[in-house]
Amino acid sequence: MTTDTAASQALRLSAASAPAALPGVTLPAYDRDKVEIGVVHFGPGAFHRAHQAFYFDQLLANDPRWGVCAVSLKSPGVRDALSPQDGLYTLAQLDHETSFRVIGSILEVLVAPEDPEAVFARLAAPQTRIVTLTVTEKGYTLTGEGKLDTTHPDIVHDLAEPRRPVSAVGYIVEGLRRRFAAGLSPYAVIACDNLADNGWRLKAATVAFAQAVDPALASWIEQNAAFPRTMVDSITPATDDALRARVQAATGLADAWPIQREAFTQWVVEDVLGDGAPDLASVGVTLTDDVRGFERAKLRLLNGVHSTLAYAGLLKGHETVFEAVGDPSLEALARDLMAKDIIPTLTAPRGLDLAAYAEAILERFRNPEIRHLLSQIAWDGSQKLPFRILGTVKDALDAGRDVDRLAVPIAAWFHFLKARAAEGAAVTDPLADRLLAVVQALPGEVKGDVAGFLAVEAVFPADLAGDTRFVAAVEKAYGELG
Ligand code: CS2
Repeated sequence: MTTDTAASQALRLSAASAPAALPGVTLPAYDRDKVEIGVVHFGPGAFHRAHQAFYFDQLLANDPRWGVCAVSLKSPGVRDALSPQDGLYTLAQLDHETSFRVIGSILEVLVAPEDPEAVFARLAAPQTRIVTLTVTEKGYTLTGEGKLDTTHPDIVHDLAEPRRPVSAVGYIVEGLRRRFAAGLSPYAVIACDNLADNGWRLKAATVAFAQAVDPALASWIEQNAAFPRTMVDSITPATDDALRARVQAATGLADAWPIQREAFTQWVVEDVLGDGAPDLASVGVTLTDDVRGFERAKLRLLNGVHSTLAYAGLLKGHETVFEAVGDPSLEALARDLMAKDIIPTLTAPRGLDLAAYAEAILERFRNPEIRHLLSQIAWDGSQKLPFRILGTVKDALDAGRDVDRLAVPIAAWFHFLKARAAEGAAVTDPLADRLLAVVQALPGEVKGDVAGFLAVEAVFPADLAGDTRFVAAVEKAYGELG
């Protein structure tokens, strides 16, 4: 039977059809009709559905208060795929052992621009205690220094019309404003993106926005709302047709948007949620006062090396992380970066052996079941590299160490941008126009080219771009890769 015939014959996943899933598929272990919505999530992309929604799914087995209302800030794609499935979707865990689980924690999907009032109603509902976000680095609308970007078009819009917001920060503030006005307690806001000090940055941006709307609201948020910092981790490649076919074969049901990830998953949350919070520890979340230790280690070792493999791997013609880490010269680069450049900048959180952690990350990259495209990781370099590489560069320079190897991912990114421009291919990056203009104006010799890229101050702060040790290292790497 061809896949097409199988697809046309399979029942679509839904509340009614889920019990007909093939044996071995895990189904929600609770009555979804009894679940209340206690969480509003912004940005229900693959990572949310692989990660936080999975934790809430486990939580619901013991506590029905933590169902999720998922809010897309822009496109209706997730709602259109999940509504006919009653919010259900399949999570495929692809590893040494493979498992398939139908996740039931998403009870409602809203598309904010279509129905902002419905989003505000959820945010202002007394039962809503938690707001989570996966809106990617650029969704935080911060400047290069990490402050609210009041020149960002979405923030300009929202400050002019705070009751009709389009940005994540704008929605968070309008929801809090309504709760403040109604005499309710604020919700806790849990940022789940790969930004250093994510919760703190988001709190500062939220308070700065609220200050412009109503100073009393700003101080109420400042004093009462929890914005824990977090570390999130699980490798989640984008969904493709191969996954849809695999999920259908394994479950017997057609799912328009299943999600795949490795078996490993980790969520570390700063222990500031207080009374009445979900019992996240009961489902494997680490609550700690040392998030920074975990978050730096993960951002610099996993994400830093991911971005390195992405740019350096694409230049060498590789397509996936698995292929790149199987290339001996790239594996050696990854190992040396971890051991000699990154680990010396880290302080291990209690109980974490950094060398073993680094080794475990490389082992995860070698997972043959996961086809993680380097081109996916290469997106949004201007937003990612500051957290993933440049923080390490700064610490190494401050400690008087050379940054020759750390300059390799930076130089590889420059070559990647040049190659994309030469092919006439699009660059997925909020700074794409600026970066492509830089490429067009390159003089074509090492010093001039590097100076052109390093002049993008939203990525390279002036002190770094002016550091002769850094500039020399990038020139060397750029020349060698060229
Ligand atoms: C990756 C991350 O796409 C990327 O930039 O580095 O999504 C990475 O897979 C996750 O952070 C792993 O937790």
